[in-house]
Amino acid sequence: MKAADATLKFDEIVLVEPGEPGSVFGSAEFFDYAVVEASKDGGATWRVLADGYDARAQAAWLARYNSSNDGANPPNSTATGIPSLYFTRTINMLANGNFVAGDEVVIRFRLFVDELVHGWGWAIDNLKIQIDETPPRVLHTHLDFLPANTLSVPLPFRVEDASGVASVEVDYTVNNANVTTSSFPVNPGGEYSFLLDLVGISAGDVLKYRIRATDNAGNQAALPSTDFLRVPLLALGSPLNQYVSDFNTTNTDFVGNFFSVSQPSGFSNGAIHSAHPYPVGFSTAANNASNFTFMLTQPITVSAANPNMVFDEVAIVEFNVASNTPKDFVVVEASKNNGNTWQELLPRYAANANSAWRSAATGSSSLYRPRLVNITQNNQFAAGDNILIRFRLNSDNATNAWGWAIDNLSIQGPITSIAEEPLEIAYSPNPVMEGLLTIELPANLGEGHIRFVNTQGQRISETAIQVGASGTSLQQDVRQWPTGLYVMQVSAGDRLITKKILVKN
Ligand SMILES: [Ca+2]
Ligand SMILES: [Ca+2]
Ligand SMILES: [Ca+2]
Ligand SMILES: [Ca+2]
Repeated sequence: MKAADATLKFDEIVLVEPGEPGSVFGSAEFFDYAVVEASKDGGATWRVLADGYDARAQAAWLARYNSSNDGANPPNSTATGIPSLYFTRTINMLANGNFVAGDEVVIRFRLFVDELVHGWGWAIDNLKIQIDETPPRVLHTHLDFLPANTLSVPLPFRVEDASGVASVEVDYTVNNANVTTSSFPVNPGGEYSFLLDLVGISAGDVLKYRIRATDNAGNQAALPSTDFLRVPLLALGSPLNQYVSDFNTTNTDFVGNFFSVSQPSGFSNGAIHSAHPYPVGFSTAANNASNFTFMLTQPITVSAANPNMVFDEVAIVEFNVASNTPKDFVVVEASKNNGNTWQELLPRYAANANSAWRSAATGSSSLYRPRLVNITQNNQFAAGDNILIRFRLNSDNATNAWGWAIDNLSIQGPITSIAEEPLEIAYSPNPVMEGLLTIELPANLGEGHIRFVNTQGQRISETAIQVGASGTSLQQDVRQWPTGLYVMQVSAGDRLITKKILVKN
């Protein structure tokens, strides 16, 4: 038995008398069963490789077993096996502790039949014993861009395979010229580093690379699984006061792998999209979490009067259902040192941030929700700073999801319209031009308050509310407020509902 890939894999049909409901293998009520066993003493004694099972192991087998009988008391099944009932079973032969690596064994399939009730039986096909079918795992913390004056950069990566690695290669090319392949001697420790020479490569050039590995059984892996990682050499543009895009036409203003400006099905026009689904993390960092980022390549000069970002988004990103908190997450970040370090502009979030996202498997236009981000609210950035802005999706080492879409981005741009959200709190008009905002509060909201905050994060007004069984409506006088965007926060009990209100006075 091998230390790694000690697997027994086969396709089977098991039309074998089911035990009593709930009975466990080894008990008298388990009745007939199929089991795979091994012997270290040439067949004198046998031990199971995994617990035995009967027709209950697949709902389709049980339904087929019960579909016809001979009318005896108790009845024997007369249903027969058909090829569509094949299911694959994989047994890790070391998992139950009866055997260890190095044991030399014979293996048998045993069908146990008691004295009452029988069925069609057992079929086994496509048997594979200790065949490695798992490709190597390639771990790498990928790059999304390099400063234009970079002369060389190391690309460290790891290659792991339980049955051993046979070959490791990096393919790379500049500006779609011929692909060069660099082969590495296999390192039993798994660590590699490719030193990328960038002499003669300048701003605007795009380096592309991928890492490939093959294991001793011939299984192949590539990172990324299709195409190449793209690394543009960037000379940052001159700072902008504002940036606005609806992404409905070709847009080359951003850089980042696993993101694109595109229009997948379900969307009525172009937007920023992560890969759908986004990959499971593959970095060399803790938990193999990868950061997929999409960065605006022109810096923004932070405004004193309007340091705000507004965009519509769909974020179907893995969250912890029990605690309703992010697991993978998305966040918007800024950097004032050309991307060396980044600060988060708001708390991290995932699909837990919106009830419609929580239950959705796939994004679509109807799931867009607006988001307002105040660039200065985390106190890391001040008016006059020149900052880079990026969207970051963090993916841990297990379980991915559909991903993130971002549309109608306005960074310090004029606010010309505000997308309507499905209303839990009704309010009108919006924009407010008559001086009075009417807010309808639903029945049984309870005790709480309505707070208005301006885009500098300052509280403009706060009103206590107490809403009983009949609901209520109230009016907010905004005639003295400067024209602009405000955030209305309605909080009651454990509920917090946030709406954007545009006031035009
Ligand atoms: Ca029986
Ligand atoms: Ca393998
Ligand atoms: Ca769009
Ligand atoms: Ca995950």
